[in-house]
Amino acid sequence: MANEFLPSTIPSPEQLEKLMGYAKLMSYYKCAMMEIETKCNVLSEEFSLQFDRNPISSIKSRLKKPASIFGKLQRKGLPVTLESMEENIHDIAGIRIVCSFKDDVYMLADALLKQDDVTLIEKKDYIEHPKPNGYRSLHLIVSVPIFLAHEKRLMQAEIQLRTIAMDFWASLEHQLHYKKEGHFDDETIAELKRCAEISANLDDRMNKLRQHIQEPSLTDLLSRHLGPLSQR
Ligand code: 0O2
Repeated sequence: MANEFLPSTIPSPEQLEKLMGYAKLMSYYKCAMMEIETKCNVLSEEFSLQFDRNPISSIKSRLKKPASIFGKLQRKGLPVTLESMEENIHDIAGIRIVCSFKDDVYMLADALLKQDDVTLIEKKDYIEHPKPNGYRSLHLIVSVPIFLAHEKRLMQAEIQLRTIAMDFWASLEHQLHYKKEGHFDDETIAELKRCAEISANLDDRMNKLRQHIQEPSLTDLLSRHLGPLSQR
C-alpha cells in the first residue's frame, strides 16, 4: 500500500535513519497529545460530577500529516529537517476542545494552565481578536513533559479551545476552503465574515442567558446554607 512518507525506491541507510528519526519524533508528539487528552478527560470527569452540566462538549486530537508539516516549513522558507520541524512547527500535536459557552472556554484554559506541568509558550486569543476572515478560537501553545523509559522530554502541542458555534463556523469554512482550494471571491469572503459575526453574536447572547439562569441569587445562596428563608 502506498504511503505518502515512504519513498518508492528502497531507502539508503541515511534515508532509513531519517525515517526512523521522524517516526520516533512523531511518537513523542503522540505521547504529548495523549497526556493533554488525559488532562482534558480528567477535567471533564470532575466537571460532570461538580456541575449539573458538562462545559466540555467534545475533545478531538490529531497529529499533523507529513505533507502538511513539510508544506508549512517550505512556505515559511525554513529547512525541512527534524530539528527545524521541532523548533518551528508548534501544532504537530493538536487538541481541540469544544465548549458549550464562551465563559467555559476561558475557565477551561485557566484550569489547564494552572497545572504545574503545563507551560504556556504562546497564547493567541482569536476570540478577543478574531482573524480578518472572522475565525474565532483560543489557541494555546503549551509544552508538557512526557516520561520515557530513560528520559523526560518536553514536547509542544497546540490546544484549540472554542465554543460549539465557533466550531460550527470553522468546520464549514474549512470545508468550503477545501472545495475552493482557498480561492474565495470578495463577496464570499464578506459573507463568511458576516456569518462569523452572527455566530459570535449568538454566542454572546447564549452566554448572557447562561449567566442569567445559573447566577445564583443571594436568596438562593443563603437558603442553600441556612435552609428555606420563609421557614425562619
Ligand atoms: P490543520 O488542518 O488544523 O493542521 P503559526 O503556527 O503561528 O506559524 P498558523 O499555523 O497560521 O501560524 O497558526 P494559527 O493561526 O494558530 O492557526 C493554526 C490552526 O488554527 C490551523 O491549522 C487551523 O486548524 C486553525 N485555523 C486558523 N485559522 C483558521 C481559519 O481561518 N479557518 C479555519 N477553519 N481554521 C483556522 P492548519 O495547520 O491550518 O490546519
